Amino acid sequence: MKVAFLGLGIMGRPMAANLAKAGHEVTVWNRTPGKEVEGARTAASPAEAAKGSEVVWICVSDTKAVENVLFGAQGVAESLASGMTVVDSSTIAPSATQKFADRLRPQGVRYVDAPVTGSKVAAEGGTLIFMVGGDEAVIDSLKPLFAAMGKKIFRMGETSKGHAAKLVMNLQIAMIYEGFAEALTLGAKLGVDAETLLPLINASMVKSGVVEYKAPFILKRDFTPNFPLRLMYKDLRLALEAAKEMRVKLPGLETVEEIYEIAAEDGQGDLDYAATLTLLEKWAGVEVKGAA
Ligand code: NA7
Repeated sequence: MKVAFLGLGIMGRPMAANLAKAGHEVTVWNRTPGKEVEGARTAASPAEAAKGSEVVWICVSDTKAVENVLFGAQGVAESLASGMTVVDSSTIAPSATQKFADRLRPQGVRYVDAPVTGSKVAAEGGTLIFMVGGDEAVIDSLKPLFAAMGKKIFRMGETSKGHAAKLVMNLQIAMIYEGFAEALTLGAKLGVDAETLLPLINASMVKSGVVEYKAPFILKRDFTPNFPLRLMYKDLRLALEAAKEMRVKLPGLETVEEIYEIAAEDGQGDLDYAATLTLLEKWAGVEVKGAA
């Protein structure tokens, strides 16, 4: 298929590379020039990349960035063609997705929200999990593209429900990780180190994908970003905004979001969100230790 891929960050670049590797005709664009993808053509603007493409796939930071790519100067909107499909793998506000889809619909453009879970490792390995909102037939037509980048698609309902599901997922990831990090911090303070605690966690009902994924990085004190703290912070803010819109009270999330706010102010935004542990350690005057 002819695909324009917009946004070559931690996630977008390997996703675009996997599309090209699978034989699709890919044109890439990134706001800051200089990023390229093997086997893909590079365009100078979103409009240029989108021109003549069947599918425009977006993976940029936040709601504002998606709006910019679609409707800003030299945006996708300048090259729309009836029958084109826009797919957004960024994590943004579900209400904004609805508005963007409504703006494009009169021109015959179909809109699918397809955020992902799996971080950098799964993006590189082509094993992402997509949670998708949109028309069933349109989603079916995108199957070869999903297959090139991921291992599973979960259909969440109409357009914007993928983004709704993503906020609900990241809320849980952040809160499970916070529980793990607080347990390790108190454990360290009480004299039970992380390496001693982990086999117990993994043998019990506390075992979780979040713990399994993050523990090796914590033991190595490796906080290079698989999923940057600033982006998780953004997602927690989005979840709280959505909760407010729906008049839902989420007190645990409010507290966790504050921790991310302080960590971001502390200069940890570009580290992995696992670095929120270091804030707890600082407050406790302790360091979680373990051999690599
Ligand atoms: P990164 O690695 O921070 O990459 C973000 C990308 O978004 C990168 O290509 C940025 O371009 C681009 N970006 C940021 N702001 C804009 C604006 N205003 N206009 C156009 N492009 C922009 O994030 P990830 O790849 O980890 O994650 C991407 C999304 O998936 C995000 O929503 C996550 O929550 C999930 P740059 O190179 O900075 O010029």
